[in-house]
Amino acid sequence: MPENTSHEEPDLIQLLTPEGELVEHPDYPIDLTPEEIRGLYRDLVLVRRIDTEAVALQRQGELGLWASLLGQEAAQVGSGRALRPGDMAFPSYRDHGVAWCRGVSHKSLLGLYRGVTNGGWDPAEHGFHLYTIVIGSQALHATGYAMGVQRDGAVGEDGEAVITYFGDGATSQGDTNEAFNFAAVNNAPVVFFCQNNQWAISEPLERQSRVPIYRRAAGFGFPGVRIDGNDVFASLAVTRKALQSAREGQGPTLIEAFTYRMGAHTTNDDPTRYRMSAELEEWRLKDPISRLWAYLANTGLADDAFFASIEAESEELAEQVRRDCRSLPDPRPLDIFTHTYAEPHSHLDRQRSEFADYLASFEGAGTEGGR
Ligand SMILES: Cc1ncc(C[n+]2csc(CCOP(=O)(O)OP(=O)(O)O)c2C)c(N)n1
Ligand SMILES: [Mg+2]
Repeated sequence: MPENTSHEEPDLIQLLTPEGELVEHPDYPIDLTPEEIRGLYRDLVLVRRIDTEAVALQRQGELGLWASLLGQEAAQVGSGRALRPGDMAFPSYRDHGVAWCRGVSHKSLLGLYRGVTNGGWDPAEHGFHLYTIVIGSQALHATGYAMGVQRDGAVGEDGEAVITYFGDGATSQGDTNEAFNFAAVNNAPVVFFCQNNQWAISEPLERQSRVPIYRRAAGFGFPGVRIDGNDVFASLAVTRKALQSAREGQGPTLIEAFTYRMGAHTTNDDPTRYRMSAELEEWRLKDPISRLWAYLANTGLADDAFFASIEAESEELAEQVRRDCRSLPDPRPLDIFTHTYAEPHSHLDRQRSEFADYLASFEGAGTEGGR
């Protein structure tokens, strides 16, 4: 094996150890207020709760599928909270923690995975594009969007920045590599945020790259940095800096968040068939929530009453998630035509009317719910 394999001990930026100790880093000072830190804890707990409920709802037949974020909360919440309202994010399909930070309701995510919507939210309203299942393609969408930001002149210290999320597996995809190159040569204001959760369904990391993922950026001519992806402080500080550098015209950065997918790939998958439980145990010790809990408790920045209030809020949210999921309305059959194009289109109008006639041919069906 060459020296620089993906197996080597990761050289990563960590600001909060698994034991909950702060680590000083000259380039990434932690300038967060106690209130902001408690807010991050709340985010982590609540997004995990939404995720846990969604997995259970899928098991009860209420969702067609769910892609769990378990273990990746810190990577998502840290980077999501680094974004400004005017920034734009292009996610993959398990970025529920980023969705939370962008104000996308759990209802919209559940609707998508229940199969009752084809999207579910307005990307412009939230600065959060639709989930993308086609691996890696959102990296190109983000780069194109970032080049648009440049052309609109929306750059500078207070300008807009773009971020895109993808996995370790996506780094083997042509689209991702094309995006890296386009972003580099155009100096596009985009941050590539790779959640290296060690697995692409059943394919382990060593099948994706012979070098640590963050080092790939050097070949394209922009900086790459690896962070402890289970450390919400590192995720926030490093992403904030990368976004700022993008805003100020210094082009893209690749952030590799070194983390672990604690759950199955999706609810359709059974990871016990291809990975060892010892690996899971090892990562359990690096849990993103327990380390922030330890930090808050040990420093006295949060007391029992605070933790109890978050627990109560989490219970309430869980109940709300279950209620909201079960009461999501089924789509009306003709809705499929509504958001296909921004403007009316004669061919689509014809298809719509043919389909309406077809529905009407079933006695009693199609007319009620159909129009
Ligand atoms: C272009 C394309 N090829 C294959 C697939 C099937 N597929 C779905 S998820 C996945 C693995 C992705 O792994 P990774 O990028 O590491 O993301 P993760 O699921 O671990 O978050 C694959 C191959 C797809 N959705 N799109
Ligand atoms: Mg992966």
